Amino acid sequence: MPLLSRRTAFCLGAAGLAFARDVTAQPAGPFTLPALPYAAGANEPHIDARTMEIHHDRHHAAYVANLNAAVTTSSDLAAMTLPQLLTRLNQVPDNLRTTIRNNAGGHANHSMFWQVMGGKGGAPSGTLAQAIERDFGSLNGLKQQFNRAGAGVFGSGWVFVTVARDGKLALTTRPNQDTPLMDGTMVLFGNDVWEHAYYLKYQNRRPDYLAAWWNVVDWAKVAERHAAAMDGTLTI
Ligand code: MN3
Repeated sequence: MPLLSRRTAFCLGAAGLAFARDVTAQPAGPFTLPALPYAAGANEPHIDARTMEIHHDRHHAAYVANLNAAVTTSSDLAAMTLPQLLTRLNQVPDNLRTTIRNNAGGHANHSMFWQVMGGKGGAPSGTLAQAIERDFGSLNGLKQQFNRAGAGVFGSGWVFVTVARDGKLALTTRPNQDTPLMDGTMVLFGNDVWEHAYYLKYQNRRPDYLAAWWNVVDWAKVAERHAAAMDGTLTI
């Protein structure tokens, strides 16, 4: 037992050192559903608590469960982190590629999505505000372009603001649960325009949902992500 204890301590110590050196270190699967970082009603009245509960507890949970079922079929897949799965889909066996694309994408997209909400809207400040003015003209310019792009997604998908290592921002959309992370591009924030994100409150009025969503954005969190992107530590 003393030997086992020493070896365990060594392993824990080594893992701790590795983590301290590489803040981008990510765990391999099985993946876990992150808890909502606020109460389900925190985004009321713009996003109702019931929608948040169903969205997080059922939809996101299902992406995680389906992803874990797929990656545990192969020791190679089971050893991969979420960013690795997203950027190496071409290495995934044909029979699992679509499942992993949809569910790894869904897990990454929603993990980002919960983070950037729970705020009170308003406006960003500092470096992020400057980047928005530089790349979109103004915050209102960003909102208009973002809402127009989100309204134009046919069927289910996402609208994203991506961020380059130099802090430059760009607008893009993806179908289904695809993410710019699949192309090696970092996501600053994004909005889910699947009907499950808004149908209970807004029914078919996606533009109303897109407009209201800005009231719950946590700009301090988005600013943290912008800084992390420029530090090279933003992963999901
Ligand atoms: Mn969703």
